[in-house]
Amino acid sequence: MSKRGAIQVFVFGLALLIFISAATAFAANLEVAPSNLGQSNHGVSANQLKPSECTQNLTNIVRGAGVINGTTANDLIIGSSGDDTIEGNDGDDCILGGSGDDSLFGGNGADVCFGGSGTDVFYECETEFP
Ligand SMILES: [Ca+2]
Ligand SMILES: [Ca+2]
Repeated sequence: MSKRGAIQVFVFGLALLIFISAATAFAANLEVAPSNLGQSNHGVSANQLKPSECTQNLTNIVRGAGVINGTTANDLIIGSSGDDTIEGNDGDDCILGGSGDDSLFGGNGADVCFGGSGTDVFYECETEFP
């Protein structure tokens, strides 16, 4: 191989290496940052969550632990696993005490109360599920 041919091979090889490294760097830049594209959030209404025994139209969800107060609306009230005191207040409420020793106060309206496990006390609940 002539000196000129060797130089041509060297230059071609060098150009090829530059091209490959540039292409690799370009490909590395094409990586897309993680996104939440595959995730979606769906709201759940009180009527979708309520037990079938609660036939009233519920418009509000209240949850908590300890002393829990419903609103004047028709509430789905969800107690905790501990001992809760739940007051439905006005409206036709669906009250779930959950486990624990709960005191369930339906208040005004046609209220459905579920005691759950534990020793539960019911006041002003038109329908009771101990
Ligand atoms: Ca209420
Ligand atoms: Ca409870």
